[in-house]
Amino acid sequence: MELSEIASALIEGNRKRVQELVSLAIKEGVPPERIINEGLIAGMQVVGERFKNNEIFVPEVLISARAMHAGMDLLKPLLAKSPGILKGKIVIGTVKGDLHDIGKNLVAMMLEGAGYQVIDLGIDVDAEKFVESVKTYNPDILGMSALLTTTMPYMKVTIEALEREGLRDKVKVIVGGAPVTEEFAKEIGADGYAEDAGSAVELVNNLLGIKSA
Ligand code: B12
Repeated sequence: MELSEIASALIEGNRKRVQELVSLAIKEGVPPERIINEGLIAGMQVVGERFKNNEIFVPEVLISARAMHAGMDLLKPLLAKSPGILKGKIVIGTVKGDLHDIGKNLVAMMLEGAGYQVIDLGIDVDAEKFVESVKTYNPDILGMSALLTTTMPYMKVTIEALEREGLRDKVKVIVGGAPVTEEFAKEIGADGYAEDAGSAVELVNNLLGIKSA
């Protein structure tokens, strides 16, 4: 089968078909990373372009997003390694005001697959909740995701809250999401930025001084 068929089914928002095709690809032995990149993400990219050009609207995007989640659910168990020795602990969330979670979920999945314990705070997470989670879980890394230019600045609000609480030195902060850039990450005082889920794993390995497999 062609992985572009998965992309097409996702673009059509055909959740059942996405599930069938992802299952088939798994059976055929296609590596999960390829199914994600060349199937699911490739499809979501087209959805993004059409949304931007006003060819489709929020309801259609939501239907495709659901199809994407359905596909990711099938791949998650394949990415998650057996919980042997955990390499580190990561708290992740989408910042306040922002409901986009597909990219954040992918990053969480890939990190779990790479042997990290991931605590996912979900979407619309305010600074107080991020701060509380650092106190509660004492993670090595705090990851924030933002997909809107209007919610991006909230990453800085969280970093400032960590500083106020005297927690900034206890945790490395990483940021990501489509509008976020390396430059922006530096500007707000984050420790790292990655443009996709694969690079997020590399980034975390580097920050914690762990050699990539
Ligand atoms: C799907 C989607 C939605 C879905 C979200 C469903 C869901 N459960 O997530 C729905 C329909 C709900 C939605 C709503 C809205 N959306 Co929307 N949405 C998108 C869309 C099409 C795709 C996003 C996506 O999932 N991409 C696929 C994933 C895999 O990519 P990703 O998120 O970038 O993540 C990767 C990297 O960025 C990185 N990464 C992500 N997070 C993190 C975190 C860390 C720590 C690290 C290291 C890396 C990292 O790794 C990920 C994996 O490789 C984008 C278009 C786009 N080009 O991004 C618009 C887009 C983000 N949305 C947009 C808009 C305007 C909206 C709405 C305001 C629309 C409206 N009028 O209501 C609302 C806002 C709702 C809200 N308050 O959040 C705009 C934002 C414009 C802007 N400049 O801010 C975009 C860019 C579309 C556009 N061009 O107009 N949306």
